[in-house]
Amino acid sequence: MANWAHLQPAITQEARRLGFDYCGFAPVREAAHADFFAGWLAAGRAGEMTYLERNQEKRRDPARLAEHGAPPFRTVIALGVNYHQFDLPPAVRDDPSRGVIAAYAWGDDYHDMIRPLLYELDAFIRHHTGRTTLGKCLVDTGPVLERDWATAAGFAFIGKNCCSINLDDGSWHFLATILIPELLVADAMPSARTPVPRRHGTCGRCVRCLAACPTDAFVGPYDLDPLRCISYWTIEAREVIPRFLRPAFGNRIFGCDICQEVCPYNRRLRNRTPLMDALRAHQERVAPPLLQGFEPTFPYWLEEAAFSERFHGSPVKRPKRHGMLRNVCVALGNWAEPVATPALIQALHDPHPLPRAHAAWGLGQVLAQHHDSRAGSALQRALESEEDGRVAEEVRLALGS
Ligand code: B12
Repeated sequence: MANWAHLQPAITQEARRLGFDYCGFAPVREAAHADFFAGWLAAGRAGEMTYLERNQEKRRDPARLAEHGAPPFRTVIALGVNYHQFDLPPAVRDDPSRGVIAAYAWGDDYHDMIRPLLYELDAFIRHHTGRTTLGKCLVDTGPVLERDWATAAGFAFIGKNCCSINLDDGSWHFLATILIPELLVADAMPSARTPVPRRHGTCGRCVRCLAACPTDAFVGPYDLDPLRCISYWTIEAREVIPRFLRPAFGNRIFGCDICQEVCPYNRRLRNRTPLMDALRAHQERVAPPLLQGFEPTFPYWLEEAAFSERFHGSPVKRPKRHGMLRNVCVALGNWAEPVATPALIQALHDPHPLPRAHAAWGLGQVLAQHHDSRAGSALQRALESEEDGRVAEEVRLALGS
């Protein structure tokens, strides 16, 4: 069997030319934390992310991802793209009148940007090896434990916050993988269960991330419970956010970076411009004033067309307009200023029950803290007309009845 290890430098150089910051190689083997993943699933941690329950055996062993009759995969190419640009100034990050969006979503959607580049890199390899079949190009949604392969490939380690951390650039990077049949790594490598630490860091005794998580989502080091995670509820969940968690969401309206913001490996990063233009921040998508999206001139929290225009090509579209309005209502409730009452009343009349339920909660917060009669009477009126049982329950609780 031919060994193509000599191609590693050329592939790494091409990956860099395409815009990848990290590129590493590992033999296809069982993923290091496949057992942990199986236990995590069995514990019901995937919640509404039912796609994680599919293809478990393939996620355990990427070799099973090869098409029937195609040559077996022998090498995982793990890739990373840095997306850090600047740290949010505390005055903005902690401003309750703003809606903070996670840094990975300040630019355009990384899935759409990275996937075509993976195919280009695979084409480059096929050009050199003469292969006729396609490699398996995966970013985020594919059945692989991407962080395990970034570790096995030697450019990152997994921190206690479950993020993949690079020694120089911290954890602000996306991951992707390409599975190919060419053997690019000397076969003598020990199993992936004990990956060879090339440039590995460690968390040591540091637990800043675990302590900083406002919803206590970390059951322990390396063990996140998504059902307590702001990122899960604001991005992936389509359901009503548990009431007891809402106050801890603060002003985070899409994803959450707190466990990364406090990480020492992310502390000494210089401001930089991503290699990929499309990742550059759209200033209006970093921490928009919460009430801005209710303005009649451009009501992007209230109208589908305005929402699509505002977040064109952005990951923020994933929870859809009604999911984002749900998240915004929780942030408005946490701000709990009377100036937010008219916007919450608008959301209380949204065609979709999800934002209505959270708008009722938000009005309840304003009512409780400022005795705002407008909030009280809007809730009273809603109680008479609301047909959705969950929303009506939220209205009753907001009225304190
Ligand atoms: C499902 C998912 C989520 C879920 C669940 C997160 C989670 N930790 O599982 C939710 C929606 C909450 C989420 C949130 C985020 N996500 Co996400 N997510 C994924 C996805 C699709 C699968 C992850 C998975 O398999 N989870 C299963 C469980 C079992 O994993 P785990 O709990 O993290 O445990 C791992 C480790 O802790 C390790 N482990 C277990 N025990 C031990 C013990 C030791 C000693 C060690 C070292 C490791 C270890 O084993 C597990 C597997 O590696 C991956 C893409 C992929 N295909 O891998 C992206 C991915 C992990 N997410 C990503 C990002 C950017 C995020 C957010 C930062 C987005 C945001 N700002 O809101 C947050 C970070 C939350 C966090 N602290 O993890 C990036 C991470 C990049 C990086 N540098 O780490 C990925 C790789 C997507 C990508 N292609 O770039 N995500």
